[in-house]
Amino acid sequence: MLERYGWNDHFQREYDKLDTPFKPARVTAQHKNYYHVIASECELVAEMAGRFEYLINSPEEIPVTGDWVLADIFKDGKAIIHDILPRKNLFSRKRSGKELQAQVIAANLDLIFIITGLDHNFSIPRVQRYLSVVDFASIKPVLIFNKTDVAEDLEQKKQMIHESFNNIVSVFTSAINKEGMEEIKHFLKKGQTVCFVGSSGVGKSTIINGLTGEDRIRTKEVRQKDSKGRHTTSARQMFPLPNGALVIDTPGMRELGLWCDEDDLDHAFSDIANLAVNCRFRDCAHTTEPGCAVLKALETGKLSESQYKSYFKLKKELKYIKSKQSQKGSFNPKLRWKERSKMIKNYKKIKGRD
Ligand SMILES: Nc1nc2c(ncn2[C@@H]2O[C@H](COP(=O)(O)OP(=O)(O)OP(=O)(O)O)[C@@H](O)[C@H]2O)c(=O)[nH]1
Ligand SMILES: [Mg+2]
Ligand SMILES: [Zn+2]
Repeated sequence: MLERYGWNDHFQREYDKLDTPFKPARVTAQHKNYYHVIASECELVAEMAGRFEYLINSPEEIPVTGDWVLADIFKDGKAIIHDILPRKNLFSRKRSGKELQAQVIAANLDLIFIITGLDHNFSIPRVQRYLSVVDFASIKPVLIFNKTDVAEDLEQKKQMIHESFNNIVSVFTSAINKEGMEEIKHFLKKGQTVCFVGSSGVGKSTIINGLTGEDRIRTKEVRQKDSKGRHTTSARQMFPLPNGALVIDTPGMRELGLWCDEDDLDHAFSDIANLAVNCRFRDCAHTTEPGCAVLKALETGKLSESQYKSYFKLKKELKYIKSKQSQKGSFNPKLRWKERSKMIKNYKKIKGRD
């Protein structure tokens, strides 16, 4: 039954390595002070064990939706989480505000759908920001452009999307008219977990409702004037689809804080990266260097001014974040999460003692 929630040989091997008395369970929803987890067939309400919580020293060590955890399961429908099974991957953003900390969004993903509205929400730079962060997490992205039914200048927007993201799959949908839903289903495979991300009000929950075939998730009217949603979804929650895939709905984010490296930006701006291959210097910064192919393309109009600008805007933002990190010294952005199996061993030692 755990297979229904994405359990496979990979996680079985990880589990067998640990030789633990606890049972595997998947986090299907993360609330403020508790979790919902699925352990062979039944859904349970779970909390972290005190000792486990006490030993957590970075946000990446907290269980999130999509995690496989090791739990003590009780007959009354409750469970206690003692550890996290090593993750396949982890999707995080920079926590908003001044603090240099990751905020983990979900774990163990096979695909991320980046949803953008074709209404007032439409923004190419925002998609580039999402792509950079998804690239850092090494998870495959698919771009979903929703609300074709109300899009103005659709052909022009499609052209811009094609030029900016020609190496990434883009799907055009209308959750209201059910347009593009079959195309979306094509990416939802049995046993695979897909996370939906994007600003509030772009239609993440509406699309998921369309896929589950039930109106399980609440959606809300957005203000017509500026397309701003009012944050209808509040928890990160996983839903099994009839075809065996799992989708995670997330609350809309006002801004996705950059949590990535410079390479990830280059991947998100593939047109610039492709041009840069022909720059005279390998470490060309594309600002004043002679023989710069990017500047040449900018001059001839092959590369748009706005594309060039948004690339440098993100670069600058990342440089700033990194400079603050190096001031702090101890902070390592590549440190995603710790190997936790050693904790399990410690736990067993303690258990063995008493
Ligand atoms: N015209 C149109 N409206 C849509 C479409 N998809 C969703 N909507 C509407 O947009 C509003 C917001 O949709 P939600 O699904 O709640 O958006 P969300 O992305 O889940 O928002 P948060 O939960 O706040 O992050 C609702 O009123 C939907 O009916 C679409 O394809 N076309
Ligand atoms: Mg929602
Ligand atoms: Zn250059």
